[in-house]
Amino acid sequence: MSKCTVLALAPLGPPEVQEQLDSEFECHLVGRDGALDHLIAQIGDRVSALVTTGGRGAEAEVIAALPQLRLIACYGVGVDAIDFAAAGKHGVEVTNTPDVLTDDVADLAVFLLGALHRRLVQGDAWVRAGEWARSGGIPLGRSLRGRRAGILGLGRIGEATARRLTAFGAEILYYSRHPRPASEWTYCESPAALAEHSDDLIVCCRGGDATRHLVDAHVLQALGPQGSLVNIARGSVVDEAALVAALHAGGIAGAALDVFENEPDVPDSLFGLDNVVLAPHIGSATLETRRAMGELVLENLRARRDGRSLVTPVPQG
Ligand code: 8YV
Repeated sequence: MSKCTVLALAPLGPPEVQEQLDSEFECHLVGRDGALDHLIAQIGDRVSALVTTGGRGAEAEVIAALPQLRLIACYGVGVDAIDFAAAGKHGVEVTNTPDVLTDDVADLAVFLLGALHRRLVQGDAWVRAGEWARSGGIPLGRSLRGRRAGILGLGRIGEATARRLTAFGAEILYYSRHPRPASEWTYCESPAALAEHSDDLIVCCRGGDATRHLVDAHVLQALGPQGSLVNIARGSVVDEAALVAALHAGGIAGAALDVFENEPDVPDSLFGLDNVVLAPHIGSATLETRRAMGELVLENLRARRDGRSLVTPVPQG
């Protein structure tokens, strides 16, 4: 029996997971096997599944160019880069990789916050440059204990982040589309109200049109000169130009960012600021989590191939 044809926009997890994909399916990997346009022209008429990532999604033109496409399997939890209208129109289902990455992404939110407030990046550079011996210590940092952490988006990752910060002695406030009356945490009725009452605003919500620039100049102003921003969600949620302006003007105290509006391009005006910590979108980037994400994608591909129910379908509409 011939194998199902899969078009993958990026490699799946660590090499052994990609090897599994290559052995069970006829996988064509963009980059390794050619450019996207070239692969679509060569094998587009027999592709039944497309593997996307959080950042590299499925646009309407790509979906339309794959007439046999039945599944878009996203190697990531965020599906904002997938054109759901086009997928629905062509009868294509979508899966993602929820849960398996929650802990690592929430860990990174806390690590970024800690790195920012304890000046870890500055300290590292200081030691390497020999300044510790030459000039003494670095300026004092801030304790996480007692800070008010505002969680923007209390989904799986937001909640896991809140739990971790509770253990660090922070007070938790949140804004979410659906308030949780039973929660022990304090609900704020808008992103601006959350920012106003928080020392740290931590962006954990999903990306896409509904949350685009939810953190704008007004929200940053509400966060204020003593407040800091952490973003482990999507660059699109924050108005990056407003953020850069606020950081340069002292409108907020600092920022720790794992995601950006035009990844992998990062505004170089951030590079000279020592109140900023920058990471290259590594929230889920551990061997363990990327392996689990890759295996979940494989499980969904197998389920579609074998006519079973999808493991982690994303509801459409
Ligand atoms: C990944 C992500 O970086 O899960 C998401 O939505 O953005 C990340 O986990 C990405 O999908 C893997 O390239």
